[in-house]
Amino acid sequence: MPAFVPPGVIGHNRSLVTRNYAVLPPDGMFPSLLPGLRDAQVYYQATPRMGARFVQGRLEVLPGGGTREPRQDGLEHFLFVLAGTLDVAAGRETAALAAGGFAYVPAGTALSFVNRGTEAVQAVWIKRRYVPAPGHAAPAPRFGSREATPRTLVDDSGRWRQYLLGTADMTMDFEMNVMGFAPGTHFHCVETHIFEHGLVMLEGQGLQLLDREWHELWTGDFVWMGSFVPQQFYCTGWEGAAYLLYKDVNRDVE
Ligand code: UGY
Ligand code: MN
Repeated sequence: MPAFVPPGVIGHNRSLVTRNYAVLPPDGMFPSLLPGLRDAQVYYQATPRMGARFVQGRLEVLPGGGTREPRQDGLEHFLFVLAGTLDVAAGRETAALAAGGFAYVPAGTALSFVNRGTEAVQAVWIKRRYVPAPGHAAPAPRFGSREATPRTLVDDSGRWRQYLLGTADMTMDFEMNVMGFAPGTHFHCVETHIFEHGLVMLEGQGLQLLDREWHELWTGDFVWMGSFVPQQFYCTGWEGAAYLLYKDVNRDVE
């Protein structure tokens, strides 16, 4: 008799890391414990170690856990709550963020968070070095929610967008957008652009083109797309799909 091999251990791995893109389903990810956090851990998904120019991870905060001290690392931060409720402070401003709630904390503003609830918090955590724009003031802290952000329909394509931090705002050096798809819909072209992406599947499923290959994506999956990776998304399944997308924008290159 051959030895029993549980499904998914050998031969069913969907994780893939290449020079300029990665597909990282949640299974198989390992958490990092950090000195600045108590009862919390981060599953890093995009970092400069793989070639990304930003850092993105899934933050897990147990009840009572959070930052040990207000964090002053000189970076700008974005938090988006996936489950549970997280109390976030950006300097003197605070908000209790339920699922779909988000916070933008500018560089130079102290960030702290704590889980005062009874269930574990899951959140998207992005951080990066802010690139100032000459002639533009630095952005202020922002809190909001997906629920309160209007949906912009893309013509009659069956697709829609939510610009969580606005769009074409030159004070900002990145956007966070929710891209939504009715079943069977897709972008009008294969995109190839300078912008980098961190993608988290929030709902549904689809097929993601990366360079020359299609990858099936399910809720909870993460994708890193470096600059100029040919990309397209095709919504499969019956329910429609949506993902949260980091996009670095509004800055020139040397
Ligand atoms: O705005 C974008 O770059 C977006 N359409 N890209 C993507 O969803 N992969
Ligand atoms: Mn794109």
